Amino acid sequence: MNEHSLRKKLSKLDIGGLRYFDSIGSTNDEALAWATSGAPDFSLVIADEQTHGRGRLDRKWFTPKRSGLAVSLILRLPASHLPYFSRTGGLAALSIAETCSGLGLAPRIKWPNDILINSKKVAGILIENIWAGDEVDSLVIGMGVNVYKDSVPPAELLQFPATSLEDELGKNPPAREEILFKILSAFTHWRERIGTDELIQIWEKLLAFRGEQVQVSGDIPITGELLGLESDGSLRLRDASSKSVIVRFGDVSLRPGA
Ligand code: BT5
Repeated sequence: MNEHSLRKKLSKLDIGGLRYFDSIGSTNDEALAWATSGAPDFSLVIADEQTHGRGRLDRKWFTPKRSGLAVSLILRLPASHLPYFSRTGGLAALSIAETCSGLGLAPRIKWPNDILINSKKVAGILIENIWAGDEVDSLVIGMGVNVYKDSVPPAELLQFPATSLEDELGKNPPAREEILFKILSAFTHWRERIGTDELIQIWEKLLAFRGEQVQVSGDIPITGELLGLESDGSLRLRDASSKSVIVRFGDVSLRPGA
């Protein structure tokens, strides 16, 4: 993967701009700075290696050289999409999941934003917003996808098992440019449908642990049966007293001992 091959592969998409780095701290940091100084909608920051890749809540994201995709997509939402702002994570998760399905794999979305294959994490998403007063000026959607085996961090660094497309396919995956093209094509498709029920239905079908007892982390962990999604992308659980509980933040895991 290099700047030339990326530009060539992505030329059929309507991209706002592209900044490519052989190595960078974090593509999200670069994208946040670029968005603040006026990057056009659908601009991309892509790196072959990240030295300080970030996950959520200050966690680290591992992207060694020549191993995976580290991409930050800058979005400027048209006014008509603002009411669906909270669905953006779903767009990204669905786009990566559909790309995995297209490769013959069976992905699941661990709410809110992890993509799993065979119960192991193959991709993660970090969304950061830039505000102008009370309004969102732009969003940076950071996507990390483990393509080759070398992208998988050592087990001792992980709280959750990880995998790569190469491991799951048992053979060489398509080139990273090709995988990114598919993810961005799916993203474009779903972005045009951000306000539809279809988006929520398909996203919901791909949820990991549906019908199972889960725990959602947070100040007070919430446990219950994972039922599905609300129309804003929040998670719906049924607690022990059969009451419906809506969760907006947190990480889902299977309930220990369930
Ligand atoms: C995420 O956070 O999963 C979001 C990851 C977003 C990464 C992209 S890459 C492009 C852009 N630029 C950035 O700097 N970030 C974004 P979270 O759910 O908090 O998961 C983080 C946890 O995943 C870590 O604490 C590790 O346990 C684990 N982890 C780190 N690297 C991993 C990898 N390559 N594959 C699987 N798990 C990993």
